[in-house]
Amino acid sequence: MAYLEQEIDKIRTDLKASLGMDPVEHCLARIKTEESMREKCRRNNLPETEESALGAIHDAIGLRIVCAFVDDIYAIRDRIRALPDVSVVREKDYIRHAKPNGYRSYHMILQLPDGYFAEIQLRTISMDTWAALEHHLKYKRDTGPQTDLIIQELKRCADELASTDLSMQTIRDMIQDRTGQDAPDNGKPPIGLTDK
Ligand code: 0O2
Repeated sequence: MAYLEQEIDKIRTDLKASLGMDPVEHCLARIKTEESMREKCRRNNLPETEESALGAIHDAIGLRIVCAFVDDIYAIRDRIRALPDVSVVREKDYIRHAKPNGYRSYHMILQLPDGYFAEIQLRTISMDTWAALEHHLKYKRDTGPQTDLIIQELKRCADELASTDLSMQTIRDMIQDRTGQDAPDNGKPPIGLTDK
């Protein structure tokens, strides 16, 4: 896990230098608890053994990378794919192909140089907030007669957040294009520095 965190730090530093801003809002690493591993083995009809836990279940080690902008997710994904000592076992693009409930995230299962598997989840801040709220729903067994409404509202919010993420990305692109265009002193101030 330390190895993976170091590699992500290096990617983050490189991209920060080329983008002019940190692509990562925050990064969270976790090792699945024993109880959580057992529960996942049971859910997948696997024996509750060390072999299942480390061989068949691929997210004992998890890293969640939260970005402000969607394009940064794909930039980090490309850099992870290019890591020489890591093989990408599986990828799921729930951003381009959202789950029916509205869940969005980019998932990668990696095999690390020591042979262990790790799951990386890449998301925007809004996808992360949404997933945390929706996760509560799964563990709150009884939401009573409101359940359908909650599911429906969560889906509506997920779609609105995705649309806002796209708009934010577009605004950033416009600012960066304009800033790039203005870089060789053409007399125009960059967007954001014009009249108030
Ligand atoms: P936990 O307790 O959060 O870790 P796999 O892991 O590949 O065997 P699966 O379900 O095919 O199983 O993988 P997938 O779809 O890539 O999901 C892996 C993880 O993504 C889940 O881990 C969740 O953390 C998260 N996730 C996937 N779908 C949803 C969703 O609809 N809502 C939310 N909030 N999170 C989701 P776990 O082990 O299921 O759960």
